[in-house]
Amino acid sequence: MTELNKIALKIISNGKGILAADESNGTMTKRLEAVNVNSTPENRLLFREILFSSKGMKDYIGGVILYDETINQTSSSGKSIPELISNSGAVPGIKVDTGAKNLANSPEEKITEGLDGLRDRLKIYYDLGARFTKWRGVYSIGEKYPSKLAMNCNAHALARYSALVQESGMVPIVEPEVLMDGNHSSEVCLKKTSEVIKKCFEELILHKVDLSGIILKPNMILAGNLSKNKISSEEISLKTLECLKDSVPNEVPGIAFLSGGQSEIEATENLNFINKNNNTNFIMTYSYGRALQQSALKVWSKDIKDSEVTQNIFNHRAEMCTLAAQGKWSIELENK
Ligand code: 5MM
Repeated sequence: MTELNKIALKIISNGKGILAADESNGTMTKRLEAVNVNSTPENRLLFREILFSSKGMKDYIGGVILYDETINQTSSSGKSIPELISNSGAVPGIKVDTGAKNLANSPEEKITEGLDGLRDRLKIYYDLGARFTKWRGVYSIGEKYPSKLAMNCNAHALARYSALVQESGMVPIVEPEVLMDGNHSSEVCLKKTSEVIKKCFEELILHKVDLSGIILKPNMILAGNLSKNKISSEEISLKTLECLKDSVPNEVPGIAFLSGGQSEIEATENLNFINKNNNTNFIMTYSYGRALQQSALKVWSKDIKDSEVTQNIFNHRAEMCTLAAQGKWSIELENK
């Protein structure tokens, strides 16, 4: 077992999942302003520190993805944020892409940037305590999309990123997110997501990335958010498993889904069905941002100094997601 494989397994084994707290300042500002909290560095840290010091971290969270601002902040106890996370038993991680920009010659599509100077930035993050990283490619579904161009260049960037990250001793999370925006059917989502993921692995293999030392972070297979033909959790799980079985090489140790705009309960229930029906060797867990934080953020905004209620909500959410990552979740447990 390689060191990278050990790190990957530490993050995702035994029902543990990933807390994606890597919202860039732009996104975090939107989230905070939506609940009438000022988006200052202090408030961003306050909310995140409340989550990172909650009891649920120890039992349910295997890794936390941070944003550059947060990994450089100090907690109220004087510990660095990566130290606070490591002390709970979770692995600190860092988002290293610098965001999705318009793709030249296909401006309705995106290409994720951040490769320039990445090798040097990775050294700094490693010294700060990070042991895994994240890079997100974004793809939309449309009649002509995702185009071959968008699929090729995002896969190329994900592969170059992964090779550099492994060279620096960290585990890359490879996140090709096919957005749920649109009125497409689940069949179309299945077809396009499979193409996107296959292209990613073609490039990862070309770039000699050690597949046993990565974590894949894909979307689930859903009908578009504007589609009238929504499918059940059972069908979502079967289509998602079909897609991954067909497009992910066996060496990959695990898959940690993004929630992508699903509600907290939808993201939990769908993950639960995926695990109940899991006919693959992959560990199937979560790497949720919104589906772990939404309710906690709402409650916190009512009194930002009161950490206890916020932590209770977060602990419950993380516990439910961890049950789902083992196929043991139920609506009764959810409402208990
Ligand atoms: C936490 O949100 C991340 C967004 O970052 P940007 O601010 O750079 O857009 C995002 O990449 C996230 O890690 C994944 O999409 C998973 O989050 P959700 O909310 O989809 O589970």
